[in-house]
Formats: sequence, C-alpha cells, structure tokens
Amino acid sequence: MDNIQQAYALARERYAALGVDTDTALKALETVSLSLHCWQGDDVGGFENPGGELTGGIAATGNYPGKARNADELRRDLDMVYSLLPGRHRLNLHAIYLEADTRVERNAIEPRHFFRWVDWAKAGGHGLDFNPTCFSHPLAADGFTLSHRDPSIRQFWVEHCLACRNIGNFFGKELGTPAVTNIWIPDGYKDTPADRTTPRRLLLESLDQILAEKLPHTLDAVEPKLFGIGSESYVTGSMEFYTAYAVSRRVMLTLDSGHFHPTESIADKISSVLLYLDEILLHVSRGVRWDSDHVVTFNDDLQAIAQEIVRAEALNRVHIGLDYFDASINRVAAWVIGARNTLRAVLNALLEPRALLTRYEAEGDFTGRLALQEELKAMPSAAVWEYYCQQQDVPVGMDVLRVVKNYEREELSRR
Ligand code: RNT
Ligand code: ZN
Repeated sequence: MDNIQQAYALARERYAALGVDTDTALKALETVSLSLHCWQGDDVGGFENPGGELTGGIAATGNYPGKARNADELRRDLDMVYSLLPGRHRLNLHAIYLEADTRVERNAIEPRHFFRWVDWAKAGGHGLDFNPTCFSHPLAADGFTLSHRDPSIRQFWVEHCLACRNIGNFFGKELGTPAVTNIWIPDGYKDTPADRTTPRRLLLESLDQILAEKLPHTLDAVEPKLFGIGSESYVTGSMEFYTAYAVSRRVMLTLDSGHFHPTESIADKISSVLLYLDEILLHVSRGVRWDSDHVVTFNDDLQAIAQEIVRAEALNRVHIGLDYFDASINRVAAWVIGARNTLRAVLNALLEPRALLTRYEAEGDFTGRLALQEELKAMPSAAVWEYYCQQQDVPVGMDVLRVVKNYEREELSRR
C-alpha cells in the first residue's frame, strides 16, 4: 500500500464511524458528468469571425498567452483538460464555435457546421450540450435580442434559437445522450426603464415560438440573470420571469451562481425549484463584485451547492455545467481547477453523514447539528479524493500543475 492508499484506509474508517461508506460515495461520484464550457479556452471568442469582440454585458479580462485560435487547438486543449479530470465529462458548445469555410449567418447554422465536434465527442466519449449565441453580433449591439422591439431583429434571433435547438437535437441523437440547449440573452437596460412589461411580453412570445415543437433529443433550458455590465437597472429575463416560464412551459431552469445579488446563493434555490421542475441546469461560476464569471474556487458557496444537490437526492436531475472565463491565467489550468473543485465539492457532499445530521435536526438538537457540521470541516475528505484520482488514473494534487506547465511549454507558449 502506498501513502495514498494508507491514507484512504484510515479515512474510510473515520467516515464509517459516522455511518458513511466512502466506497459508495465514490461510486456515486463516478456517475457525475460535468458539462465543461468550451468558452474558457478562447475567452468566449468563437470561430465565426476571428478577433470578434465579446459583447452582451460579460467580459473576459487578461492576456495570458496561449489561447486557442481555432477549433483544432481548442479540442487539443480540451483533451488535455479531460485527461486531468477523474470521470467522464461532457462539453458545452456555443453556436459561435462552428466550423465553416465561409461566413454563415447565425440564423442559417446547421448540424454540418459541427460535424467535427461530433466526431471528436464520439471519439472521446463526451456528451455535447449547446447554446445559442445571442451576443457579440451587430443585431445584438443595442442590447436587445429576443425581446427587441423591432420584429425583424426579434425574428432573426428566434430563427437562430430554432437553428440551435435543431443542432442540439442532432447532437443528442448522434451521441445517444440528450443535449441540453440553454438560452441566455443579454437583453436589458443600463438605466431605469419606463416600461418593464413590453420587453418581457416580447420575450415570452419569442420563447413560445422557439419552443413550440418538442424535440426528442434535446433538453431546453432558460437562464435568468439579475444584471450585467450595461444592463444594471433591468434585465428582461429575470429570475421571476424565467422561473414562471420554466414551470408553465415544462422546460428546465438554469441557475448560474454568478447571476444574483452578491450575498444570494443559488444553493438555497435548488430545493425549491426541484419541487416544480423535473430537471434543472446549473452554471457553476463565481461572482466577484460586478463580474459574474471568475474561476470556481473551493469555497462555502460551491460546497453548499453540491450539498443541496446531494441532500435532495437529485444528482440525476441536476445537470452541472461550468461557466466562467479567465484570460489572466493559464486557461487549461482555469478549466481544470474549477472542474476538479466542483467534483471535490460533490464528493464532500456525498461524504456527509446525512442520516445523523437530519436526525439531530428532526429531534430539535440544533447544538448537535452545529457541532457535527463544524466537525465535518476537518474530516479527511482529501484522502478520499486523492484515492479516487489515483483509481481513475489522473494526477493527484500539484502533479496536475506539472502536467499543465509542461503542456504550456510544449504547446500553449508556441501560439
Ligand atoms: C452570461 C451567462 C451565459 C454566458 C455563456 C457564455 O452571464 O452566464 O451563460 O456566460 O453563455
Ligand atoms: Zn451562465
């Protein structure tokens, strides 16, 4: 037995004393498939028109060298990322990551523009998810898309979203696992609106057109937001708007952890919305001040999210996606750090002595509940995680960084 195995054996005993079976927890963790956001690799640029500007109230700052300049480079980077993650994971694509010889308008994109992504996904055993790109485009330049007052602009974005659902459906069919197709739009006002209703009514009509036809291989999701850069005072697609929409239309709701008030956590929302919706999508992210998309760190917020999924026994009803973009550090590392943190948070949640905690609570022993919650923070979950990494044949601890640094030397720094 090496050190990792010895540490695991001791940790297993410690958890067993609390009624937790670490082997069962690891089996459950193995079923968790994160949807990795392709856009961390190139600062949300996409390949539609190289050098295109990112708009829509989101921003990637920094100029760390080595960003992917084309889809082949992005796939190479992603292969490196997946090789550092225990388990089998999905890829979340945006419409602007298409591959076409000539410029294709967004309302005319087709499955064939994504054939190479599908081949790559098949080869690597990845499921694919998809997103319309309703930003970084001249017809989104004034800050409105699906809720635009101009019917022809609205129609353009409706057609784009329809084309995207069709592509998502194609992904789902080809790969044998439904593709989540998630709609996020930046629409909103910088300053206090005079009419909050009209854009929302228009958005409702647009969404109904987009989602009218049921497609068998795609799961539709809609993503609310409280504010963005340049839409500080009003966002058409608010939490209330989309929650009511999702419940009444039976589609998924997307909870992005960077989309609320700084002290408001999506963890508390999960148990509520799961009472009304079959499935939800998470965009795990980290808001800092006005930015909604910092690299996910292993903080209380992340752990609370994972706990809520596990406590609701909803690992099979919650699609866990990542959504952040940092251009100031090694992008491969940014992906890997956030993804491994998310998996580690799920593991910690699976290692919780739920029966014991809920018993204290049911008996009104809140002292016992608090004491145990605090005690758990120092339990040897790291030993379980490292054992899992070893079992899954991926690097442990800072060995990850050694591999990334090597990749930077051999590949990223040459770009
Ligand atoms: C923006 C939303 C949205 C985007 C991606 C790129 O605030 O979170 O999900 O980050 O579509
Ligand atoms: Zn998001």
